[in-house]
Amino acid sequence: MTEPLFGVHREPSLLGPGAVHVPDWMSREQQEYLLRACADWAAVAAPRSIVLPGGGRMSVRTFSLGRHWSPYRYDDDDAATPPIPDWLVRAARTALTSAAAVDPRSAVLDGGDPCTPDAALVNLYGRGATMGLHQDRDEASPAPVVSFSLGDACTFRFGTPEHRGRPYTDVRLESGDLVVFGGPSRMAFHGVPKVFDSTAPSWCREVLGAEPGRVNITLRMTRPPTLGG
Ligand SMILES: O=C(O)CCC(=O)C(=O)O
Repeated sequence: MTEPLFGVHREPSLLGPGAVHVPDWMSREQQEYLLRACADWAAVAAPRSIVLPGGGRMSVRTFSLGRHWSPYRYDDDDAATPPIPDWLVRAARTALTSAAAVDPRSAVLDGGDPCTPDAALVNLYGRGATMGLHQDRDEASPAPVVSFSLGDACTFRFGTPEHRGRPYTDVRLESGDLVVFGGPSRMAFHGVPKVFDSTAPSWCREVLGAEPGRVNITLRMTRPPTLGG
């Protein structure tokens, strides 16, 4: 965790039952490491704006790790999808422990399986990019989603599992923040209605260039829980 010298101390908060926001979860060194990894992965995984079956094109550019996602399924057919490194799986497990300390419902895993994400989506938000409210429903496992934010700040909107409308909670996510949603909030609608351009910490530019934008990484377990596991 980073301690801002003169900044505002932000406390962990609940976005819903089993949905946790932990500000400043990553140190600057951890963020730099993750950003450099994202830049390396992007060089081979060719991020792209996904066209949804309804014809709309997402403004975010996305690539996958582990298993390849395309609307609305995961597959193992894309040779350009980099594997998920062990250190990132370990980071997801540590993140779940942090989230469980705030709300144990966030980290409930089916069948007691230790969290082993087999897919990650890396979203690159350039100027003006947003993500509409949606549910993460293409995973066959009820395991929580672990989300890391890097670069520019954004408004993250978190609703309920029932529908896209209100009530929802808006929270500002900064570089280094963690969000975990599981248990009763695993299927909650969520999205990113706004990214605050040029709010990334200045050192992000050393890794990502003049306009780093926002980078989000979500780790997911996509396969069904193993029987008796
Ligand atoms: O960018 C974010 O914080 C959210 C990403 C997201 O909702 C998703 O990948 O499904």
